[in-house]
Amino acid sequence: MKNNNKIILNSTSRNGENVGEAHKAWLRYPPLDPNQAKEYASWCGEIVVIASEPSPMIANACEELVNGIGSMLGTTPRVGGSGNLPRYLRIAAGDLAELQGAVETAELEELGEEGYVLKTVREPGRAYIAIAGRTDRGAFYGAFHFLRLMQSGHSLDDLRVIERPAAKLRMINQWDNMDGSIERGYAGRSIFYRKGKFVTDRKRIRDYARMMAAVGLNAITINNVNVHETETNLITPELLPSVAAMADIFRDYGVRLYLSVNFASPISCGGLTTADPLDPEVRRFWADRVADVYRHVPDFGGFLVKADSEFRPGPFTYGRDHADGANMLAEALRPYGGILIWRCFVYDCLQDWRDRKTDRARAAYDHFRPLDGKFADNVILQIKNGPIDFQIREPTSPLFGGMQHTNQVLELQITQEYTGQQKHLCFLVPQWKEILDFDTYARGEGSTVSKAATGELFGRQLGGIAAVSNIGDDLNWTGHLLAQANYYGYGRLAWRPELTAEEIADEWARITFGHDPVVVTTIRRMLLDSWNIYENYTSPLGVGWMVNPGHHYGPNVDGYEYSKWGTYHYADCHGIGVDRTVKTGTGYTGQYHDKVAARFDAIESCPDELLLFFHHVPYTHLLKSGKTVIQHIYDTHFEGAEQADTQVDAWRGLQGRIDSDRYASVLDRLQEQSMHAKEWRDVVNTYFLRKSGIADEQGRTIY
Ligand code: GCV
Repeated sequence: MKNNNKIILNSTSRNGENVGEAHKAWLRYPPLDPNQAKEYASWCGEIVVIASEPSPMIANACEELVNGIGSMLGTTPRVGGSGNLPRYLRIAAGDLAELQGAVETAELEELGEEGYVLKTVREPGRAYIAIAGRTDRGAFYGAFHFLRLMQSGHSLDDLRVIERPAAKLRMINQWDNMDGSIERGYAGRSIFYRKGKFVTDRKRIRDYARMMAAVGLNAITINNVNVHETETNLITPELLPSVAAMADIFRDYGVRLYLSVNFASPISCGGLTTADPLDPEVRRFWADRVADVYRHVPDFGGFLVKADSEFRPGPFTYGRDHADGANMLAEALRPYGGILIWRCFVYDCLQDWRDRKTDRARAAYDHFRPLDGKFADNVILQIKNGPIDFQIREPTSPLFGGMQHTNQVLELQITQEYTGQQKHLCFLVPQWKEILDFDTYARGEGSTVSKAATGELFGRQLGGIAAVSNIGDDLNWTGHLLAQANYYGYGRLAWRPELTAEEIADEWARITFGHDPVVVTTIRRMLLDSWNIYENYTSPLGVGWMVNPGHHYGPNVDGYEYSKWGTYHYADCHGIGVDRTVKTGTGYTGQYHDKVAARFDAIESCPDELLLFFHHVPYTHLLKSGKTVIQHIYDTHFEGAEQADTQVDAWRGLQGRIDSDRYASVLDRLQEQSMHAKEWRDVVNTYFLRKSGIADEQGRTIY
């Protein structure tokens, strides 16, 4: 089988530079221990391919197997034999009949379009490992899973793995701009664009597509949801050939391309005077543009839209609602099977801080809940995990469980805008797990966000997860090397939300750094502790913000207190927090189903970690932990800063156990984090000592 798109696994050069181990991310395939390698080698001499028709994904699967096995075992399997060796690998896709030998009919039915079976099959005189899917995509994902098993030291003797993804849409949103910048990007410039144009050297993009495929991601938007002037033209004849070239790259890795579009495109690039969704000329404009897009990209995924949000245009200008706007675009996409993804991040960003009634947390639900059931069936609402904006701690958005008659996807932020900007270590998988496992009680107990987002809870066909990417053109992709674990973990969770944070941390550590138990245990621990550590020295008890305005890095307790953005903590000399209860506050708690609403509404049952999100309390309020709020603030900030130091010490313990480049780059970031954590500690503690006048029980230095 011929594949023209050569994989560049071992070529680590970009523009002549040696891009090093970090660039290979989770596709390093380092040589295995000789005993393990010997056992695996007995299975890996030959790859038999059974596919109804040749496809780039099967070719890529074979190439990945050849390169991965070659790199781990030092011997390269022969592709395309007919199974003459006593043991071999068999990759099979397509026609059901061809899979029957390896897979039972009942198992086949479980696979769906993207699932696969990995199975050790023993027959008289021979044995093989089947990597089989009903589609080439399924077999492709199976190949990556197989390689992952080898990388993790799993026995191949008795495999019986059947997997299919929980979420249909497993999407990445790039916030890349065509000038080469990335909104909230902390890992260099865009890998897609430079100076208003698409890059011409596309090798890096291909590497990226391969990394996405390896963790099962299947969709990407390649431009920022804030669609500026140049990017507005991505749907025009001038730029569509380049968009098509991108789609060609991603297609071979099973990733479907989507674009973020500007709602005002009819005006900006269509010569119209309106973008009113009910205007026939506007509808014609979109129908024409969509037709053109599909001429260039026949399997184009659809559009993602940020409308009436943070000064982006939208239907409100014309007195229309979000259903009018979304449905108009969905109608244009429908003939081609396209999907319209509409973001729910809509709130008043010109709020008066003196106004205690308006609550930004309420906004998304207030706007969208009344429209439930009014969206077309090819519209998906994209809902940020929390009601505010990707803070270190927020409750889960009440729209999950609230929108029962509308397709939805959960939006997460891998890029660490408010969580240390990839200078601080903050492994977000534990946070995402809490979000996915959050019980909305929409259909009684067990109505988790995970089930709402996948569509399972309300019997919807479309659904899934989207996340804002954290990659850029830094050689290690993510700036902080350990931030690769967030991207990896996101992909793994989108595929299998029931994986634990521990499993993901362990798997990533092994795949990235090998099996030295000291290395694995240390990195796993560092990752798993890091969210809590970051929370300890930053904003306390769910109140959020307290960052420098604009760039959002570093402490500034009142940074957003007197601003227009609706993000307040209301600290005075008596207490702190936002009263969002039904009786005395903004009523936000009432947006949840009864059981959840009651838990958050009553101060007695509200979890400590979210107390200040839901309640305004005196500094002397006693937490469930037995501490006062003020003492909790002091203690967590002292503790968090110390913990940041222990992360440095833990990493130092790995010197000599991992290659020096990767060791040094992580050490550098951890040292910056430990210094910066002290700044956070001192700014926050000093602020609250001065506000409250209450001394630290332990008499530590506060300025
Ligand atoms: C893409 C926050 C970020 C913005 C981002 C916005 C969004 O406000 O600070 O940079 O814009 O979220 O998600 O649309």
